[in-house]
Order: sequence, then structure tokens, then C-alpha cells
Amino acid sequence: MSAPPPPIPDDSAPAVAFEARIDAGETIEPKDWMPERYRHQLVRMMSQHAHSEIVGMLPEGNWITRAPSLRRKLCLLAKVQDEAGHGLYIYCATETLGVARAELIDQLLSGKAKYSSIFNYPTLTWADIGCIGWFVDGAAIVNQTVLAKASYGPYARAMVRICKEENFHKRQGYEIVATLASGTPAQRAMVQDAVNRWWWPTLMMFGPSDVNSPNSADLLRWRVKRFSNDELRQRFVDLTVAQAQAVKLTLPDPKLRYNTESKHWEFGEIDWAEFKQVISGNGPCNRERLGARRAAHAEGAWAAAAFAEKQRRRSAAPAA
Ligand code: BYC
Repeated sequence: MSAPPPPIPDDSAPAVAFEARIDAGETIEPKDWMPERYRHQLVRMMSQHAHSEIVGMLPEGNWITRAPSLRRKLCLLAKVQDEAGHGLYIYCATETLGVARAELIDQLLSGKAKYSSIFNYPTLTWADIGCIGWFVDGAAIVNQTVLAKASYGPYARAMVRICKEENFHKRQGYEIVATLASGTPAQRAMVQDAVNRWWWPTLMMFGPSDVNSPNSADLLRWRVKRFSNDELRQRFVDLTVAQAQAVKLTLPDPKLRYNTESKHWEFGEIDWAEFKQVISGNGPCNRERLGARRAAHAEGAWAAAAFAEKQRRRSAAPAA
């Protein structure tokens, strides 16, 4: 995406009225006046979010044919379908800002648009499916529950339903993890290995630390974000430590310790060099993920063309 327009001080009447509405906690709707920079920030963040849902189907989709039972297969199928639905709601919400979905998809397929770093890691064992539900959907709930109160109405409303579904996703993941954690020594070792691999990338999902987050100032001021990246990351850690203890799994961080004064779990330094590599296209699976999306797009092009032709014929037909 192009860079957002610079933050020019604007004391025009519509701009002043817009800021007053934000300060009063009002919801902004598609036909309301909004600063170009607000619109641009929303398109950037919402389209990245929609892409994440769609690309996020791939690591789990890989395990549908290998789920260990019919019940697990049904749950996983339903979950992956839900992610497609989430992508579609958010693309629709983004379109209310006057941008065409085809343009957003082109940005994804050309590699210009970002999507969540987490989906560039491989799913090596069945335990990874448990960890995605527990950690990745757990992180998404922490982030998106707050976005359900974002100032832009269509985005906030999409989050309400998405969060309900994410709760089911998290429970199915944690149940897989808990089952493996109370299983044979080999199952325990498999799930501990998955926890070791997914923990740190999950913490990176919340974005760079606040001092290195160039978009946060705009998004917090305009109440798109209600909490900073670091605040939400801390909330996720605080919630998850007890869940790990309950199933006797170890989070791979020797610096993890409870601070009795702040009442938060302190944690070690995130590997920001790795994060930068992954978001610049050089993670373990970036090429594979984009390759899969490009192939799906090319293979589905006939359906899009047939639908466009049907629409053309329908609008050309004389009214009955
Ligand atoms: N990965 O200024 P910052 C799901 C980028 S899917 C990649 O802090 P911002 C699920 C950032 O975009 C749910 N890029 O940005 C699906 C920016 O780049 P540009 C995924 C990242 O926007 C299937 C630059 O770094 N959730 O749950 O203020 C199966 C500087 O960052 C990441 C969402 O999309 C990252 N992790 O804050 C299972 C949540 N982090 O555009 C589950 C919605 C940062 O300036 N998004 N970047 O080039 C957000 O809440 C915010 O956009 C973020 C980043 C907290 C992610």
C-alpha cells in the first residue's frame, strides 16, 4: 500500500466536527465525512486483517485430510470455513471505504500487502493445530474484542461475530492441547515441541513494541485501536500463563516471572530481527503461502469470469 497522506493540521469545520465525534465516542459510518488519513489507515489495517484471515486458512487447511478422528476433522473443517467467512466480512467492511476488493486482492497477490506474520510458520504436527487454536485464536480474541469497539462502525460490527466464532476456535485448540498433554509421553513431547515453536511468533502477532509502531498514534487517537500493541501483548501473556500451567506445559521463556507489584507476568525479549524478516517476505513459509494463494486465484478465475458474464447478461436483459 502507498504511505498514508501526511498529518496536515486541519481546522476546517468538517474536520473539527469529526474530531469532536471521535472524542464523544460516536461511531463513524461509511457515508460520514472522514479525514483522508483516517480512511487510509482503516483501509491499510482492515485489508491486512482480511488477508490474514484468508492466508490463515492455509496452515490449518494442510491438516484437514490428516485429522486424527472424524470429530476432529469436522471441527477443523468448520474452523477453516469460519476463517474464510471472517475474511469476507472484513473485505466487505473495507469496501465501504470506497476501495475495490479486486484492488486489495491484487495487493496481496503481488506481495505488496502485508498479512499477519504468524501464518508464515509451518504446521509440522497435529499438535500445531492445537497450538494455533489456543495461542493464535487466543491472541486474536484479545486483539479483536477491543476492535469490536473501534470507531469505524462496519469494522467494529464485523468483529462482534468474528469474536464469537474465535471463542469456539480457541476452545477446540485448547482441547486438542489438553488431550495431548495428558496423553502418552510421545504425545506430551509433541505438544511441548509445538508450544516451543508457536509461543514467540504468537507474541509477534501483536505488532512491534510501542516505541517502534508508527501507525499507533493515529489509530489510538482515532479510537480504532483502544490499547497499544504492548498492552494487548501483556494481556495475552497474563491470560495464557495460567492456561499453560493448568495442562502442565512449559512456555519457552526462562525470563517469565510474576511481578507481585505490577501483578503482571514479565517476559523475555522478542526476537525483532526475526519479526522484520518475516514481515518483509523472508519467513519460513512466505513464498509457499503466496504461491498457494496465487494458484487458487488463477484456478478460480473461470468462476469469476462466469459470474461477471451472468451479471452482464442479467443487466442487459429487458425488464420483465
Ligand atoms: N504481521 O505501526 P504498527 C486470525 C506491520 S487472523 C505482519 O504497529 P498497526 C486467524 C503493520 O501492518 C487475525 N505485519 O501497525 C486467521 C505496519 O506495516 P505498514 C489477524 C505486521 O497497524 C486464521 C508495520 O508492521 N489479526 O486471527 O498500528 C486462522 C508497523 O506496525 C504485524 C489482525 O489482523 C504482524 N504481526 O498495528 C487462525 C488484527 N504487526 O502497513 C486465526 C488487526 C505489525 O505500515 N490488526 N505489522 O507497512 C491490528 O490489530 C494491527 O494492525 C496490528 C499492527 C496490531 C497487527
